[in-house]
Amino acid sequence: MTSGKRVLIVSNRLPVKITRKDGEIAYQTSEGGLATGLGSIYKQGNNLWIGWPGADLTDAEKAGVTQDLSVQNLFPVFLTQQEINDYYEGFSNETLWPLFHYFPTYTEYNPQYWEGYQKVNRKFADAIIKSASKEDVVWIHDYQLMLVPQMVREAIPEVSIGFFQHIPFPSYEVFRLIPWRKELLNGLLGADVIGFHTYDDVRHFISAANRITGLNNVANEVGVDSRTVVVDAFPISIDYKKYRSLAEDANTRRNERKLRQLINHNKLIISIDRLDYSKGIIDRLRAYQLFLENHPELRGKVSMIQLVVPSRDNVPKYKELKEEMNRMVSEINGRFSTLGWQPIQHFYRSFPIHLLSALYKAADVALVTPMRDGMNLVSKEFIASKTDQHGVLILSEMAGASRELSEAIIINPNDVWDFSEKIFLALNMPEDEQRRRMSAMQQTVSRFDIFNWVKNFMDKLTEVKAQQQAMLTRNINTSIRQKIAISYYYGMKRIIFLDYDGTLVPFNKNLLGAVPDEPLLDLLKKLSADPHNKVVITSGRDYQTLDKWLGHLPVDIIAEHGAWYKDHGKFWRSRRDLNDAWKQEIYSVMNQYARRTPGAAIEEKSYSLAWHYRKVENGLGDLRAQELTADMKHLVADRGLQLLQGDKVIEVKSISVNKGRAAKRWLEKEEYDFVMAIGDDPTDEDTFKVMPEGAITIKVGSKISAAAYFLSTSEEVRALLLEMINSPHTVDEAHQLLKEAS
Ligand code: GDG
Repeated sequence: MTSGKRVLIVSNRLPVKITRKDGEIAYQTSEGGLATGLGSIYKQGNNLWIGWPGADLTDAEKAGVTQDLSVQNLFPVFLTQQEINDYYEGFSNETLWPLFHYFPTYTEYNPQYWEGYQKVNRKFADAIIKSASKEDVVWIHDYQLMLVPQMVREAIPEVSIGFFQHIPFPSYEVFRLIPWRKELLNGLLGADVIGFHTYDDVRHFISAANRITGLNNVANEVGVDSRTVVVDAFPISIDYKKYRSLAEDANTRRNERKLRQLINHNKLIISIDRLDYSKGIIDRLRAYQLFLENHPELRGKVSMIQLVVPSRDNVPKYKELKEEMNRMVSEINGRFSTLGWQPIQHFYRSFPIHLLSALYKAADVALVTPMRDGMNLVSKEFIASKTDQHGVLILSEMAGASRELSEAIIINPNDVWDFSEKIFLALNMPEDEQRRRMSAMQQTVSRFDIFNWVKNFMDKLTEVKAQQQAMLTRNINTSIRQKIAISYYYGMKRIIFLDYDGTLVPFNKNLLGAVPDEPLLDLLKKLSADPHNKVVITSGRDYQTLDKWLGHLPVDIIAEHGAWYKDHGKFWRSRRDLNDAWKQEIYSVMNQYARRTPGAAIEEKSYSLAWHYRKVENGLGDLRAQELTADMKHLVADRGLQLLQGDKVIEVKSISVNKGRAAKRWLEKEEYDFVMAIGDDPTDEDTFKVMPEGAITIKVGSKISAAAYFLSTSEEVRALLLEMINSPHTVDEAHQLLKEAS
């Protein structure tokens, strides 16, 4: 363990590539955008980048490499060939990559790959754990390391962890296909901030977390135990200035002239991708072919330069793709070429960056049309390189970049006919329109560049950590528990308001299943047996049920949010000013929804109606509740009623009835020197708000509340009450505890 706050970047690959030249180890630094953006972080002070150096090394070489890399703030995780096969080639590239890009039929579910994935994730986690301390920030990158956040969290619970996924996060319907979906989600949820490129990825992740792990969220915050995990969109970008100055460089300009000569000063269409089925290479060729068929007048006047960077072409799926691509290129060239013209110049290799920049600069039209892509940086590099603002971008709506670059011509890559017509449109776009669109996109890309991306992510991580720490001070820990127990001990006249469902007992899918158990009855008996105590149960339930369950105890009860109440030993009383004439009408609306929503139920109380949907299919219940709310809005407002959203229930009742108003009856009648209120539901907020200064208010579950403190579960509530009852019996003991607590 090292002390002092550091930032640790973690990714599958280090930003250097190890090569061997004449048996000697050589290092080639990555020029990629991510390495540039993160350079401002990992090169500082004691910061570190942890990753695989990308070569199979002997033990003797490993020591030397570790030493060499440490000078550059890099730390290698060495992998064996078997680990690379199972974790990287296998689980990462044959399972996660195809599935997350919506190619479920290409996806392999191989337990051996999964084993390897877990093992290597553990290796990465161990490397982090060895060098990180609890003050540090760990930023983990991409789908190869989805289990690492949780592994690190378990070892160093306080550490700040960010995770960013560079590829899409698929819809729940696709994600659920993986046998190990739950483990993957739990792995990610070890992070404090989980970042994706787009809002769609964010909502897919949250929906998968809701359905698969049963966790709840409020907007983009998911509650995991007592921690809040923020899921957000951070669209990645490029080093805009670098691409701009590259485009103006003399070397680039020379290459640009050569390119123009190569294509006889025709209109130039470019396409640049790695060989991958997600990139839409075949459909793009189809669209170009159709364009040439439908626009014979443009044959001989347009050329396409297609650059495909080699990738995994020994793997069958990629080999097939390459063969199909080659077949189509020859078919198009064979069919349309003339003696002086060839429709496609095809390159299956990598270009040096100056040539790449020249391609961007010279192009009239860029085709960036993947079937699915997390972001796609080629589209942004093309825009940055257009110093004269000439040129048109045709962009697939399936690329994350399409969410930001709305001035591009957006296409669906599967609609080949429309795509081919958009090529024609792009080639004929007036110059002023090209400039207008390009200028708008340049503003976007220059403002939101890679440095801005890094800053946004890091700022969010800092903000979330600070929020968590602020929350922590409101989480009831040992010292707060002791303080409560002591002030309870000193209280001579105490009042304790306790909500029932979700506070004293956990939620039950059956409305009438939440019967109080023996330990609870015993606890309430003890609490109310003390002559200094007044215990008030504050519930939204009907008074008959509460009477049956708790009526025999020496407690006061508020039922139906205050429409009914009962002092211990007296009869139930209801508020005289209430009427129930509205119920029939509201009931019939609720019933229409209950009839078409399996699992929904209406609970009828004297002065309120509740529509319960805890047993309804996840998601459908919320949808129906929203519809029902919208439908009843005007009915409710006209009749002096109020619509309350509780936990999986919506309730309609008189606007003048609420737990706070009911609780006031007790507070106004007598003076108390110890006041406590505990509740879990939005309706308990009314109680918290009327409590006098100095009252101990506690919210159970979610952390958005007017209450002063938080507890997570009803078991914790019971434990706290027990501790109060068993609080010190002598003043000396109390003093001793008070001293310890402060
Ligand atoms: C993942 C996600 C997401 C291409 N050909 C040559 C060359 N390139 C460079 C481009 C660009 C990069 O490769 C490809 O950009 P991607 O956006 O596809 O990035 P990846 O890292 O492959 O993919 C993707 C990205 O992560 C970032 O989060 O956008 O969706 O799949 O920079 O310029 N570079 C050189 N010669 C070439 O021939 N020098």
